[in-house]
Amino acid sequence: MISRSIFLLLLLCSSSLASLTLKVFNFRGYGLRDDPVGPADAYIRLRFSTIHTGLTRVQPNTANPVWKDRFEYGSAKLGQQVILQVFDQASGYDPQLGYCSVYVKSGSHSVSCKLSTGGRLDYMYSLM
Ligand SMILES: [Ca+2]
Repeated sequence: MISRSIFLLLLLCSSSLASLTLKVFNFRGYGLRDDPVGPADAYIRLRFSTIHTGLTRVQPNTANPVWKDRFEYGSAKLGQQVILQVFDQASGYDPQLGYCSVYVKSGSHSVSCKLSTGGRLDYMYSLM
C-alpha cells in the first residue's frame, strides 16, 4: 500500500517536471499602427523564460504582416510565460506597438491578442 502511494507520487512529480517542446508559430498582425511615413515595418521579439529570446524578420510597410518565422524550445514547462512584443522598425529607436503574454498550457492553441496601439496579433503555439 505504501509503495503504491510512493510510486504514484513519483509518477506525479516526474510528469510535472518533464520537459516539453514548445513551438510558437503562425504570426499574423492586423491593423497595426502606421509610422509617420506609411504602414508599419513590424517585427516580433519573443521572450520565453529568462534565457530564450527570438526575433522574427521585419515585414516592411504593411499594417497586416504575416511572419513565417517559427520558434521551438525543447525544455519548456507547463505554465511558463511567453511574452511577444511587437515593434515597428524605425531609424534609431523602434517604438513598441504592443505586447502579448501567455502562460503556456499543454496542447495546441490559437491566441488572439489586442495591441495597445491598435490592431492585434494572432499566433499559435503548441506544448507537447
Ligand atoms: Ca513604414
